[in-house]
Amino acid sequence: MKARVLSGVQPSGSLHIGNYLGALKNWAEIQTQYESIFCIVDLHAVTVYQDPKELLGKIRETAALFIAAGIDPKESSIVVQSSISGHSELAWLLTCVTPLGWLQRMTQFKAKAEQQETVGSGLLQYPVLMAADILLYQANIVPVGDDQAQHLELTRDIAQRFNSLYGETFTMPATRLPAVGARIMGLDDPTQKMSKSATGAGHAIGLLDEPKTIQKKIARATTDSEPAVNSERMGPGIVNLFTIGHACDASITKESVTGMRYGDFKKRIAEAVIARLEPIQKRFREITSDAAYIDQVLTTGRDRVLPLAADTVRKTKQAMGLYVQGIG
Ligand code: AQP
Repeated sequence: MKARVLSGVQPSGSLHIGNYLGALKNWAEIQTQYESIFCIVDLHAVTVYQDPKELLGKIRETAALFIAAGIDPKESSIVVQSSISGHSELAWLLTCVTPLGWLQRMTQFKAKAEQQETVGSGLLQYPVLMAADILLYQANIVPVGDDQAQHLELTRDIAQRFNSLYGETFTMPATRLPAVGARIMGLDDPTQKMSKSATGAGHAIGLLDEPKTIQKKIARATTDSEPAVNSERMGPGIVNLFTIGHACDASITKESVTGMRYGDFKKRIAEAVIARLEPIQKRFREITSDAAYIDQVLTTGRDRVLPLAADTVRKTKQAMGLYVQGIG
């Protein structure tokens, strides 16, 4: 039997090159080796306010980008989190075994809470819902970017605590980070992770950005006061551009860029990004020209994984001594 892989993306904005290099590219590469489930985690997205007029469009766009980036719906189940009630149900059951202190020390919670005027309790519960996503499918491997590593550790802590309180119920998941691109930084500030929810126009390279926009964003990316690339002493802005370029085109190596003036270096990186995104954008346009296709994919994905989700919820309730219909 193949090991099972689970991962997800929030439909909380436009997907960027960090989501691609940290997650989607890796998923597409490994999907055939595993039984793969990839989620559009809309319940996570609403831990901060989402415009209801736009959210559904973002969910469909995210699903189309999964496929355009190489996730094959015949190989992998593409699923909308809120279409399977087991995610929320298991999240509650796991909330009951999760100490408050574990959640309060999550760095993502602390960072996001600082940006909000009022902090919703959903934001604090975010990692428990993520643990539920993973444990619901008894996933063995979770391929994510580096920003999610702490949440994965917490998932294992929650699973362990549940298993020791109520008996072996959950598979222990392993984190899998990509070799290159595990943490892509913002172009405008290479000390901050590139993120969908950041608002600056020059912050992220969108997967659907036009070539001209990509050129412009990279040309304006923050670097340092050196004139040319010195591979022995790269500042954080240059390291970030190099990482993006190398992950898009392996022929971009430290040797090949050493001594390049920053203007030429940026042009070379932009070329590599544009070439990498061009087929993804073409495929995205094809997919979205058929209005019914995405909904079919999402229905098939849901139907495929629903029995597994229901089975885990039943087992969990039984382990806790809750009422399960048909079992005395
Ligand atoms: N900058 C990144 N570099 C590498 N991987 C990244 N991921 C996200 N950002 C980077 C990985 O992409 C997957 C989906 O994550 P997400 O939906 O939480 O993406 P986001 O852009 O971080 O979204 P938000 O809405 O803007 O969230 P915040 O504000 O929390 O950053 C994950 O595998 C993630 O590791």
